[in-house]
Amino acid sequence: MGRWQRPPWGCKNNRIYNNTIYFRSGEGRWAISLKEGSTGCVVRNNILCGGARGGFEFDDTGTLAGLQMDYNLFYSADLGSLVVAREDTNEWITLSQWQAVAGQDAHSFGAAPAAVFVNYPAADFHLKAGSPAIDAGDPAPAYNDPDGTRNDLGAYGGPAAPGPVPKKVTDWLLLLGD
Ligand SMILES: [Ca+2]
Repeated sequence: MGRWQRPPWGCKNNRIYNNTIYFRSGEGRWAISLKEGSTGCVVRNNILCGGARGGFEFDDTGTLAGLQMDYNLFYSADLGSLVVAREDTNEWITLSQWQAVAGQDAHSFGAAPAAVFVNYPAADFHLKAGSPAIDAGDPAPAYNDPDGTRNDLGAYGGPAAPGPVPKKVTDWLLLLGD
């Protein structure tokens, strides 16, 4: 069996929640690629910003079997609205085509990084005030943010999101001295 004729070996039954994946223009491949028999995966509440490519790539080795994708933000710096790819046929498609054909990502949407992040050119991927990613995640309480509000998309949202900024060491010294 040749190198490219091996049996599928992909990742199976992965839970990919609340990640921020970002590539600059001209860089990177698809933010998430599920191929080579990657079945049963659940992908939700993520921010998927491609640079040279887009947000998500799949193939025909069973990727769509058991796949559950929703409440994700899609973007491509260089491909415009073509944020999803089907590798086998080398097709690049829009989010709305993906939603219609695959029945995935019903509540997902597109947005540009400038509208989403505090300062992405400086790698500050906190969500800015008014970001469309705020409270845009899966509304089920199990996905709520630590403050009890609906899930914010990306790495700064969801139950495992970083808490408030810790007090400075000097503050603790002051407390100990009281
Ligand atoms: Ca929230």
